[in-house]
Amino acid sequence: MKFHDRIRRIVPLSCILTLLSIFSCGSTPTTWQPIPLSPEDTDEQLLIKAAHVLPHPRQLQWQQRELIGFIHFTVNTFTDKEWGEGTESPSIFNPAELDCRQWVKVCKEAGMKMIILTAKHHDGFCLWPSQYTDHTIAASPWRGGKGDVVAELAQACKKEGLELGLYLSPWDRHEPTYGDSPKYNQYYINQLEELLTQYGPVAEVWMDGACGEGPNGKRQEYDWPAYFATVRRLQPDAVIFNGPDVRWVGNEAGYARETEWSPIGVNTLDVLEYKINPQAKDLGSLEAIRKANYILWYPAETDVSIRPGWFYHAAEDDKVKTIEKLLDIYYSSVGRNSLLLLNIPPDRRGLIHEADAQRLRDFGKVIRSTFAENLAKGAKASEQRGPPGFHSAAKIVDGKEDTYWTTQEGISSATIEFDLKQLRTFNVVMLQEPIAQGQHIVAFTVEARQDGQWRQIAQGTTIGYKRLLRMDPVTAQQVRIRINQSRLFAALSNFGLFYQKPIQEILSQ
Ligand code: FUL
Repeated sequence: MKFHDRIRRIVPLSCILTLLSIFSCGSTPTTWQPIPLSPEDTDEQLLIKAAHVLPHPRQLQWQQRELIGFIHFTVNTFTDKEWGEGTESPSIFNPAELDCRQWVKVCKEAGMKMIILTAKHHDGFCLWPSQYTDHTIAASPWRGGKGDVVAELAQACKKEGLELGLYLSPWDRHEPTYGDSPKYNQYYINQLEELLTQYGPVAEVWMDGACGEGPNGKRQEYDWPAYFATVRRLQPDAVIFNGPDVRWVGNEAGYARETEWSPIGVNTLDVLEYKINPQAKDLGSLEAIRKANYILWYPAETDVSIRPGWFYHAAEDDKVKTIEKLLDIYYSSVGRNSLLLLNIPPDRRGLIHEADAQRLRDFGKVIRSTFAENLAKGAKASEQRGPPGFHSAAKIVDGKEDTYWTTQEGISSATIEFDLKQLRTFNVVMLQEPIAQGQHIVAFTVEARQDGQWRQIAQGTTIGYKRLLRMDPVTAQQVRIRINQSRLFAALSNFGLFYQKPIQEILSQ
């Protein structure tokens, strides 16, 4: 299950060139490409390079989704397993009440922007009628063998304005060609082609890294560069998870790092191989960059299940994560420069169980209530020090996504004070960097003026796309952000102060 279990190999030069060409196919050729680092680079030069790495537009679009849903569904739902053997008979797959509209409704109520479905998990059973294998829903009794879960979900998502993502497990325990590397690679590419041409736009392709074949198991040499090139060719706007666009956050508990950089240092071969250790504590500090050959934009996606397992098990109906836990996960993923991919597994009926549906409804309600009013919006903003020529600090609190404040190059610290015009009570602070310009802030504190004194109420390291910090309620009229350190310059697009009411109060309304 873990990433270090995945197959590793040395990629020949031709593959490196293919992958570099994947990186370079796009509309803004210089800005978002990996930047080479040299052993001669001084620390200052390294940090300037790190400050120049930008997200590709598809990565930017991905990050703005913030919260997305994951649907694990296959024969495992009927065998009560987490990993199928590949020997399950399609006859067991019969979710008589399956209704993708219900899945979409539940996800939408929770505030999700996309749903990623396990079109094929490790057992090899396909939720669409693939023409390349008999091991599909076409051989199941569901809808008389005429059904297509991918098509039904695609349609339901489209109707409700959600995007679609697809998980296609490289590890396949059923397919006979698995282990016969070129043959299976062609099989996998054929299936990608089906999924990426028959169901409209696909916004994310999930290639998980699991391979549990033991020492006597089959050994498949995955042709990652060819897989990635297929996605780029057929769905150029789709991000590839565990590929060139998005990395695994490194755990399945729902927590991003306190210090979560999107520009990270890599060795080129490591990028091709995905041998970067996604579980490493530090991927983006100066120390990590010093050891790297390249720096590139490689943000973290945080995947976690609402239940202990990824698939539905009736025995876990009373183990659906509490609202408090889900909120903690949200603040520790979306609120730490990551994206939250929350799994909600449908049951044997083909429906999201009432317990999960209710929890997600409540979760959505709390998030909406908390972030409904930004108490800092329209505050009087002023910079306390720094040379003239700054863009106006008012842009941080103008409520617009695409305006931002920045210091001049070379100015890496600043203080911005906000007068809220009246006493306000808040317990959540939000900071956002305009990441289309890169990620720069290394350390910050937030202070409130109470009884004539400035008191620290929050502090952190990286901000990135979004940083959320919770605290006991603070009542103040003046609040300030101190940016203590940043790479090359500092920039902020948004500052927010919010008040989360007691959960029971929100839910009873
Ligand atoms: C892992 C898989 O082995 C699990 O079954 C699950 O799909 C998880 C999201 O990814 O690699």
